[in-house]
Amino acid sequence: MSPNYSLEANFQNRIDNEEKIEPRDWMPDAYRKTLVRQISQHAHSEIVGMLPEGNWISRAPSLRRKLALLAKIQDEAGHGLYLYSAAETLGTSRSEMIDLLHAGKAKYSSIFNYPALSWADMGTIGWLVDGAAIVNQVALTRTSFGPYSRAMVRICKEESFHQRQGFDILYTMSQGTEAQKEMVQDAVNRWWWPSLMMFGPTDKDSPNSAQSVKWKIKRLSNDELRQKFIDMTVPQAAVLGVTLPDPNIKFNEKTGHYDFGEINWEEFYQVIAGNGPCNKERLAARIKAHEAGQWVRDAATAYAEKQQQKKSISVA
Ligand code: FAQ
Repeated sequence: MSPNYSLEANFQNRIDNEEKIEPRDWMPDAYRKTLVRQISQHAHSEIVGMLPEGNWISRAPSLRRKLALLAKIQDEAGHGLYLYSAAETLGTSRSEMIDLLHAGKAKYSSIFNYPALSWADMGTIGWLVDGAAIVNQVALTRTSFGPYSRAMVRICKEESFHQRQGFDILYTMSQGTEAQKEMVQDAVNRWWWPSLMMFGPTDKDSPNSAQSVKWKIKRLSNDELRQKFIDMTVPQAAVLGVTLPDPNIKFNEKTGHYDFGEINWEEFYQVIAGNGPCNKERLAARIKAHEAGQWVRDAATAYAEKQQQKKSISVA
């Protein structure tokens, strides 16, 4: 019997009994590794995810819209920080995680490699991208790792406001001129399929799912979450008066869910391999911002050292 057998059995028992695992608790190395992978990718997504919207702050159509967009983007920075902190409790530093992102070795959500071409894209990102994020994240409030699940509670509250503000932009435009209605339809046509890809490969092609579900890191599978999102979104599209770009969407009386067409998985794998429309631009923007912020990190470190010195002098 391996020396870790009882530790592992006890760990799995705790998970099965819905106990939360905390940073100082014993955990299998693979559990720790999976969490660092998923939480850091999630954090990177929030930070890279600020870029498509950041591009539109200066072009928002009114002061009210500008304020809401600024606040939303600021929330995303906050989400990134809670998530990096949750990952740090597992023994990996934020700078290590960021270095891996900048070296192209850590992933972030495929969705942020698509361009935001019009103001209607700001509404569509809120409605579809935050909508998909919430479906995934509500399930993650019950994830087995304590710091991750607690970060999710707050993130979900903010994310649901983001989704509403996106829907509000689209709803206003959908009551507007013909040109505005066309912008909405065009944005929805471009973001629909990439939003479905946010949930990851189908369950049969998802290498990490089985173990992550067993450890209750993931509470629902990629396909279950995708279906939830589609079921929630199709009626909302009807309220907006937009068509979803999938002729196969149809309510299935037998299953009680909407059937939908085949996702272009070749496109998904190309995007996550670094070959999407904006991958290079997004990474270059993050690296540039990180380098430009070096003096702030240096100044903060120097200040912290000075404070420490002052403290040790006064103690002596
Ligand atoms: N993009 O075996 P699985 C937001 C990778 S929300 C890129 O199924 P897993 C809010 C996956 O990492 C967006 N890569 O993997 C916001 C794995 O590669 P690896 C972020 C993807 O982990 C809104 C490989 O494919 N949300 O940012 C994607 O069990 C608006 C095999 O896949 C989260 O990260 C993808 N879409 O399940 C911000 C939620 N899908 O690591 C700004 C937390 C899969 O082995 C504006 N994460 N891959 O090299 C999760 O729930 C999971 O990690 C999944 C993937 C479901 C994303």
